[in-house]
Amino acid sequence: MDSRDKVLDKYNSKIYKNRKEHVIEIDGGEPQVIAADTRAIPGIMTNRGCCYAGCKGVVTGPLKDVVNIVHGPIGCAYYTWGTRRNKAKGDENTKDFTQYSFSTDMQETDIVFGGEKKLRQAIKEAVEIFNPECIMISSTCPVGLIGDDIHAVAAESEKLYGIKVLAFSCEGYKGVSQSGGHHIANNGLMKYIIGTGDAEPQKYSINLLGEYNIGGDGWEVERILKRIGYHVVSVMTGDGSYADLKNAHTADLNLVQCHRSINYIAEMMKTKYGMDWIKVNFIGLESIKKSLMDIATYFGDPELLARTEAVIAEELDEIEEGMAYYKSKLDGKKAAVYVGGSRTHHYINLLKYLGVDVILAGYEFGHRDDYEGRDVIPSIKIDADSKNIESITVTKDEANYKTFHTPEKIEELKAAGIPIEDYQGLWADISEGAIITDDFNHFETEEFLKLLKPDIFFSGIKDKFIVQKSGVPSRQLHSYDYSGPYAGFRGALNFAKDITMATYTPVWNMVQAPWKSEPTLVGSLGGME
Ligand code: CFM
Repeated sequence: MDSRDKVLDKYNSKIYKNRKEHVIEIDGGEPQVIAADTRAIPGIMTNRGCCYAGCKGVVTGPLKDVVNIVHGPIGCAYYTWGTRRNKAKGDENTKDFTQYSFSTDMQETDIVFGGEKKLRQAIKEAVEIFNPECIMISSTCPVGLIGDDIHAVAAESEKLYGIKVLAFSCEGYKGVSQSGGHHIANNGLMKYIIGTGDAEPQKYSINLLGEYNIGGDGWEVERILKRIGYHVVSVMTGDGSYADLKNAHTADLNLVQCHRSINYIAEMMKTKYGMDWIKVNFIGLESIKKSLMDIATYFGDPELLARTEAVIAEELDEIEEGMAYYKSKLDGKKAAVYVGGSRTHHYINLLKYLGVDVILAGYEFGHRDDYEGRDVIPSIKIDADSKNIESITVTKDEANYKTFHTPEKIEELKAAGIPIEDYQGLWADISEGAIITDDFNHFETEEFLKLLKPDIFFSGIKDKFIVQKSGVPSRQLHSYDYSGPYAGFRGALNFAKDITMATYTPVWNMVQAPWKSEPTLVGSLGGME
C-alpha cells in the first residue's frame, strides 16, 4: 500500500468515498483531475476560513484609506485584524486606518431587535472621528440571519455624508470557504470603485493584482517594477487604497500574482476596459525573471527590455553569494507546502532552486483551475454552493475602453509563451510522485507527516504547533511568522535564510514528550516499588 492509500484506508467508507477524490498522487501520465471547492466534511478539522474572512480579511481589509466596519460580534473584527500581516503605510496624501479595528460589537439585544441602528451610529462616529473618503461594511453570520439591510444603510449614509459607502453581504456561512468572499469583494470593487477616478493615463502603467503585501512583499515587488520604469497605478490590495483603485482602469496591463483571489477583477476589467492581464509570480528567482521579461515583452519596447535585463542582473548579483551558501545547506531536503489557494504553487520554484523537493502539497480552498490550469474552467460543475455567490456581468465601457495590442499581436505573444489570460496551475511545476491533498485536514496532515517525514513543513498557525511538537520545523507561509518579505530577489534571500535557520536548529531533535522516555507515574503496590 502506498502512503496515499495507507492514510485514506483509516477512514470509514463514507468519508473515504469523499476524500479519495481530493487526495491524489502525481503520476506523469494522463492529466489528473482533483475534486476541489466543495464542502468540507462536518467534524473534520479543516484549515479553511469563512466567506467573511475572504472578503474583509483578505481583499477589502488591506485598503488603508478605507474605514472597514465589521458589522457583527466583536470576535469577527478582532481576529481579522493584524494577524495576516498585510502591511500598510500612510503618507501626506493617503490616510492609513489599518491600525484600527472597527466593529459594531453586536450584542444580544441587537440580534433580537436588529442591528441597523447600531451600524448607522458606527458610521456616524467613524465619519466624525476619522473623516474617511470611503467606508466599507462587511456582514458577519448573524447579520445575514437576522436580515439587517446593510445595503440600504450604506446607500443612505452615502447620501448623508457625501462619501463612498459600500456594503458586502459576505456572511461567513456563504459558499464553502473564504473563496466565495474573494468573489463578493471583487464584485463590489468592480461595481463601485474601479473606473470612478479621473487620473491621466501614463506610459507603461500597470496594476498589480492579488498582491497583499504580506511581510512587505508588495513593497519589494513595487521597488523592482519602479526601478525598471513602470508606473504602478494600483496594488490590489496590499498597501492599496481607495484613492488608487479608482484609477485602476487607466493602466495598460494587469499583472495577476494570486490568481485565486482576484481573477474575477482581471477578467471583468478585460471585458469592461479591454485591459489584458498576465499571470506573474514574483516568488523565486526563475519565476521573477520570467515574469519581468514577460511584462517587458508585452510592452515590446527594446529600451524597456534592456533595462529589465540590467535590473535583473544587478539584483541577482546582490544576492548571488548568499543564495549559493543557503543552497549548499538546503540541497536534497524535502518539504510539505500547504497554503490557501495559490502560494503552494508560487513557492515551488523557489524551493526547487534551493534544491528542496516538494513531496506533499495542497490548497485549502483552491478551485480545480488552480491545480489543473484554466483550460478546465468550462468543465467545472456549478453546484448549489457556488450559485450562492453572486457572479456579475460587466459590459464594455465605451468611454474608457482601449486595447494595447491588436488581436493578432496578442496571439503572437501568447504563442511566444507570454501567459496572457492564462494560468497553468500547480500541475505545471509539481514533482512526479508528490502527494496532493485538497482541503487538507489535521488528521491527514499528521498521518502524512509520519509517513513522508519532510524536513520542513510550510503551513499556517492552525497546524504549525502540531507539526513542531512532532519534531518537524514549520514556517508559516501565510504570515511568514515575523519575517519577510519573501517576494522579489531580496525576499528570496530572506526566505532561504529563514528556512536554513529552521532546518538547522537542533531543538527539533529534542522535542519528545517526557512520558516517552521516563515514567510519569510512580507508585507502590503491596509494599513493592
Ligand atoms: Fe491568494 Fe493570499 Fe493565497 Fe488567498 Fe489566504 Fe494569504 Fe493564502 Mo493565507 S489571497 S489565495 S485567502 S495568496 S490569507 S495572502 S496566505 S490563505 S495562499
